[in-house]
Amino acid sequence: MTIPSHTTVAVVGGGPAGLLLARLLHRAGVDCVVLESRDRGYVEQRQRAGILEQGTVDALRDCGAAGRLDREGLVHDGVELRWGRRGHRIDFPSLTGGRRVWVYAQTEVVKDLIALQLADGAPLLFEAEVSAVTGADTGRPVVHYTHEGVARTLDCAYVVGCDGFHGVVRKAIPEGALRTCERVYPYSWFGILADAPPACDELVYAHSPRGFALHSMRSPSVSRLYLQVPNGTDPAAWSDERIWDELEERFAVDGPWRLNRGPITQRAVLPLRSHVTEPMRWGRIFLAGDAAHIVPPTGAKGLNLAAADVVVLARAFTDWAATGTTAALDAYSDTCLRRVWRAEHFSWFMTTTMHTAPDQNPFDTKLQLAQLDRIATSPHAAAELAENYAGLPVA
Ligand code: RFL
Ligand code: PHB
Repeated sequence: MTIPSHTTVAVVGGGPAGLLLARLLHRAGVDCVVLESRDRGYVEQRQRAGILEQGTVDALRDCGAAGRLDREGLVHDGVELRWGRRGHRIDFPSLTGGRRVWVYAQTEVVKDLIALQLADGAPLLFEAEVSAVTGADTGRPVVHYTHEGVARTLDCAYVVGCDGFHGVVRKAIPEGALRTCERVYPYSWFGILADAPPACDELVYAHSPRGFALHSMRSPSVSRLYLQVPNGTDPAAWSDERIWDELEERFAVDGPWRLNRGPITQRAVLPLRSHVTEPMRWGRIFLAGDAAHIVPPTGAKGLNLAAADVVVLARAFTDWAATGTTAALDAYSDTCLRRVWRAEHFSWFMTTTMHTAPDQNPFDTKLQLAQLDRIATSPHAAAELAENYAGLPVA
């Protein structure tokens, strides 16, 4: 492949945000180049999100990237909330006017988008690590990167930072130009992948006196499970038996329900954080996905927010390329931030309602249980949860 030295839109990061943006731009005839610091195998195997909202699935379908998702994705019409040894199901279609979610792993979305991009898309360079962006306050920004040991530059009209929470593009913006808001939670998630058939047809979010647990899945034979653990927990310090026993306790109900155990194939601990950078644009730099905002995973919103950002941004670039008008680009940050803050609130609400804080007192617990009871008994409260979980339409 010849390495391009100029393009219209330089996309930094080949995660879901960068890859979907590149696909949408390519379909709209807008030139772009994607620079990804890691190798293809690493990006395709990184275990992360599992739930796609209706709007994300619609976006993937619209750009021809949903063939395998439509064949292999598991459609879910609800989730179970479990507390006090009983379960309560939230039905999405009846509460949201027909919206639903798909269980289809982020790894698979990324594989599908990479395959399309390499087959007929814009240039996508792996092992291309961006070190700096200069000239973003001029008409011609320059992206500086190293590819296979060679220092290179990419001239462009716009740069989009899709380079995740630890990315470099946000750091190219002067500190005084951005505001950040953040909350760090006093607990983490211990996530495992296991060769065991899921013990449920839909996801189970469990509040228990021993802390939160989530039962998710990747396929009819692979389970994905999470346990709330203290920050700083070493995943290697837990035996497989201890993990399964703890999950069993937290999911326990009155009745015959049992978890299916099996070999644990992956394990990791991740801290929970909420973070928003505003505005999501400075000069000729735009931020999208985790580069601009992080949510705790309890609401399954991170990947979906990343997808919604780039749908809005791709439309704005398409408008600008067709007409020369920057109105939609100028509105990008405000348009996205409304949805981002809604998702921040929902993710915080799900997290603080379902987890047990280290300093939690009985009053706090009673408030959580009163809120869960409200969701179980009021269609309005259930609809509020269902609308947020299944996802609001993309602006
Ligand atoms: P990513 O996926 O972090 O991709 C950023 C990419 O940028 C590259 N990069 C660079 N490339 C070039 N030069 C540099 N200097 C670079 N620095 C970084 C990185 O290698 C990487 O490939 O961000 P993106 O695209 O914004 O996507 C965001 C999502 O990955 C994230 O929000 C979700 O995974 C969050 N999340 C979930 N979201 C959901 O919507 N539903 C879920 O069910 C859900 N579950 C989860 C999650 C995240 C988790 N973890 C591990 C954080 C479950 C977990 C366990
Ligand atoms: C997952 O399947 O990895 C998953 C599902 C729902 C969440 C978070 C993660 O809220």
